[in-house]
Parts: sequence; structure tokens; C-alpha cells
Amino acid sequence: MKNYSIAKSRRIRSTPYTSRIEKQGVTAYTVYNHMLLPAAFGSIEDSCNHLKKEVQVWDVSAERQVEISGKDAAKLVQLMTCRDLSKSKIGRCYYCPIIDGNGNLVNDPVILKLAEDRWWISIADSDVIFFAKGLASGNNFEVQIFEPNVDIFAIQGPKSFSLMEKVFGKKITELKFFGFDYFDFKGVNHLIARSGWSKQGGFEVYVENTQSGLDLYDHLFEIGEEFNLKPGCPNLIERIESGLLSYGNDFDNNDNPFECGFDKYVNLDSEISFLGKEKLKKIKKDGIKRKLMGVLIETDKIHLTKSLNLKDDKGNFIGDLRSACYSPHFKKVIGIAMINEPYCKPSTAGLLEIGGNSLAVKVCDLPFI
Ligand code: THG
Repeated sequence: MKNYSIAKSRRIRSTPYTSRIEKQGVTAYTVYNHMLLPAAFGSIEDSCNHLKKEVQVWDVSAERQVEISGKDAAKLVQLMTCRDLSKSKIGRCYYCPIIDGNGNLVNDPVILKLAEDRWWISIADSDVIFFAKGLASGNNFEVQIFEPNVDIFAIQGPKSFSLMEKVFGKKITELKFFGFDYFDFKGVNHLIARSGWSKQGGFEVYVENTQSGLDLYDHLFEIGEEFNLKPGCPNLIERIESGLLSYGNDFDNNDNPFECGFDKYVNLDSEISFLGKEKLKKIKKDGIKRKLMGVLIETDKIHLTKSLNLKDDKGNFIGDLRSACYSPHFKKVIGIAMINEPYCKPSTAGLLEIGGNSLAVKVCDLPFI
């Protein structure tokens, strides 16, 4: 395979941590929210094993914040998501599908309630800011909408708890999953949440004071050796095994939240009003005709750059494969696919034609682990 590099420019934004991760051995980037997101530090299989046993620090600045503040902030945030936020609490994060007027997905951010009238939408890869501005304008809402100067780095892996306790004391280990609070590092307060895009446990530091954030980043690596700390990034294998979905890869604006298994974040019975509510009621009543499922593929390598058709043994289309990787745990390729009725049930057999070979595929439930 030929090796290309990414042409950097102002349009593809660097992060405050870019020079550090380049010294630390980043080997691949992807672009996410018009910003560099590291995709590999050498072998993703080695990184996956390390993540499951030890602790890593990730530059996830590309998880940009859209701040919504002002008198109508809560109203606008609720209008954008089908998850009922009427009982939401300050100091908590909420995983929320963002839905358009057709009942389709626009994004799947984590939403942080900073105050009744101040929210951060921690977005996946689509331009939520323009969607928010359009809605605010159309509804004459009194709100400010902007991208604040926040650059997240994540601490992920089972040893993240002892590493972070060493810096911030016992209080940080008492944070509940998806809770956040402010923690002092050398006289500067940092918003830290117990969250992150892996199922191995950990934290995310929402850095507003860039210099202090860089000092904290360096400090973690200074003391991290006893925990076998390494630089890392969201790991394709771990996230597929865990069933963490990726907007733009596994689903996009052509899919609805029921097709993506987001049922528990869709609250159609409460009084709240949000975009696409009537459409979602109809979709639910009629029933979905396809669903995101896991697939096991009998091969030992794959590199997807677009979705691929899955067929049955008679050549009928059964669904499309949207993400895939070799999993050392399952010793085969695992993937996430949008599978049509009536095939979207575990143990359905299918075929994937790739590179002149016909590979056996088996449908299964998500998550894999
Ligand atoms: N952290 C922050 N911002 C983000 C992400 C993140 N923005 C982009 C992207 N990731 C958004 N997508 C997700 C997808 C899944 C989760 C978080 C963000 C997640 N899900 C948990 C799960 O599925 O087990 C818990 C969800 C729940 O509350 O039930 O963590 O990672 N800041």
C-alpha cells in the first residue's frame, strides 16, 4: 500500500497537543469536525491490548463543543434532541441523539449541563453549530451559540483511576459515570468528566486554560510510568467490540434513531417538544425495516473505505457493512452493518464479496463484548 500524508492547513485545524503527539509517535490521523484526530500510534492491535490493561492519554480535541447559553438555551437544546432533558441536572453529561425534522439523525453528542442557561454540546463529526443557529434564528430564541476554546484530552483504561487519583486525590475516584466536576491543578480549575469513547473506563478533561492543560498533559506523562501510561487515541477495534457507534461511519443523516438502536434515548411519551417528534412517533408505530447489527466475517484482515454490500446465498442484498476491523479477541473480522428485515436477527448467514473472494458472514447482536 502506498503511503500518503495529510496536507495540513488552517482548514484542517491542529490542536494544542499536536506537537506533543507527533513527538510521541502518532502514525495516522483522521479529520473530525475539521480538526486533526489521531487514529493510530503504531499497531492498533497492540494499542487495543494496552488500552484494555493499562492507561492511555488521548488527544480528542476534535470532540468540539457547541456552547448554547442565554435565556432560551434549555429550550433550544431540548428542541434538538429526542432525549427528555426536563429532569436533567447541572454537573451531569447526557448522551443525546440530535434529530432533524424528518426524524433522522444529525449527530450523537454528549450534552453537558453547566447551568440552567448554559450547555455544552460535545459533538461528533457534523456541523451542529449551523443547525443550532438555524433553529435559534427561526424560533427567535434569545441565545448565544459559539464554539468555545475547549480542547479535550481523555485518560482511558483501567489504570486511569489510580493515575488520576495520584494527581487530584480521592475526590476524583468518587465521580459517577457521566458526572463532571471541577478539579484543581496547580491553581487552575479544570472541568473533568468520568466519560470517554471506550468501555475501559476513564475521564475527559475539558481544557479551557490551554497552558495549564498542556502542563497537566505533561505532568501525566512525567508520573505515568508506574502505570505504564502510553499515548493513544480512540481505538477502532475496542470501539467496535464495545458497540460504540460512530456518526458518519455506522450511521448518518439517512438513518433514524430506532434503526441505530438508540431507543432508550428516544422519549416520545413526555410533554417536551423537539424536532421530528411526530415523525418519530410514526416511524415507531409503523416499525423499522432495518437495524444496525454486529457481523462476524470469516477472514483475518479488512480495510473499509466505504460501505460494502452484504448478500444472501442467492445474491439478494441483505444490508451494508459500515465499519469493520480484525479483532484479536474473536480471531476474525467483526463489523457493524445496517441489515434489512427480515435478515436483522442473530445467526442470519450472509456473504461478503471482496477482492475476488466470497467470505462467510454471520449476523449477531451488538455490542460484541
Ligand atoms: N466524549 C465527548 N464528546 C464526544 C464523544 C465522547 N463527542 C463525539 C462522540 N464521542 C459522541 N459519541 C458518543 C458515543 C457513545 C458515548 C459517548 C459519545 C458513550 N456511550 C456510553 C455507552 O454506550 O455505554 C454511555 C451512554 C449512556 O449514557 O447511556 O459513552 O466520547 N466528550
